[in-house]
Amino acid sequence: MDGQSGAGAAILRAAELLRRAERVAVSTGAGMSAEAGIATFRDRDGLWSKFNPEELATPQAFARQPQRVWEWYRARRAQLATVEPHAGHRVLARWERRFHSLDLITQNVDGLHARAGSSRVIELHGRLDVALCVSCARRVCGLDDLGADPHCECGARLRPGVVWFGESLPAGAWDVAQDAAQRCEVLLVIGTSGVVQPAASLAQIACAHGARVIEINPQPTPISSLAEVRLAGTCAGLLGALDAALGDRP
Ligand code: BV8
Ligand code: ZN
Repeated sequence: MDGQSGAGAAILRAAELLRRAERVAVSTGAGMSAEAGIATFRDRDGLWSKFNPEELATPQAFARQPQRVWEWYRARRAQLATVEPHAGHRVLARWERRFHSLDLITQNVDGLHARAGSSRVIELHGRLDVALCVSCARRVCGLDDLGADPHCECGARLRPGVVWFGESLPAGAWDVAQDAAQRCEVLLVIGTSGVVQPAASLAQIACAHGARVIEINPQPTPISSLAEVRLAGTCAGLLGALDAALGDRP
């Protein structure tokens, strides 16, 4: 099979799996936002190629050098004000109405799924547009520039509202995500390198409960071996092609 017909056949097979499914789960990573202009973490030009995650995305790093950590998050928050969800985000938002049940789980902290219209997003790693007080329960939402070392009205320091390495996921989010992976008939995994746990284990959980896995990623990943169908390419176009192949669902 040449590349084109191979890709076309894979899209038709993926569409067939989705067409037969009542319960669909989708799990997205940084690759979902790459075509919106947000750098991934582990690609060649990714965020981690310029910064060491241990230096910036851990509670210890924040305790040691809060201004340095805020400098990195301020830049990422500022970028969010300049990007838009892409067509692939909008396909997933539309699919909430196409499938009997669609659970959208994301590792991304950019809020683009919500901005594209997805009404129920399970955000495993928090949100860049939220800051939390390290002492009281105050949450500061929005993308305003909070300054180099923002503090809460109570006087304590504010921290980025994301989950750092070594921190547990938001209470409930992981339980809801696990439950979605256990109940789904098809899990569509988009744009994740399958490195960060526990998010990367959703594919194993889904497989162990009999779900079929479809992966969208230009590169193979540790999840590829679990995928019944691998769509090797970028997600904005492939989600559009999948949506077209699904046609107008009866
Ligand atoms: C936890 C928020 C329990 C912050 C992030 C040893 C010691 C301590 C912990 C661990 C350990 N070993 C393992 C762990 C657990 C650790 C972990 O997994 N470490 C890894 C590095 C081995 N996990 C944790 O600590 C988690 N918590 O386990 O709690 C616990 C409690 C206490 C102590 C221990 C355990 C918390 C993890 C959350 C970390 N926070 N982000 C921030 O954003 O600044 S992780 C960060 O990576 C992002 O959230 C990101 O989403 C996530 C995963 O990366 P990906 O999304 O996969 O992105 P990546 O760049 O890697 O890949 C992009 C992919 O897209 C590529 O495959 C590429 O080919 C593809 N792509 C590119 N373009 C496109 C595309 N695909 C489609 N279309 C395109 N156009
Ligand atoms: Zn406070």
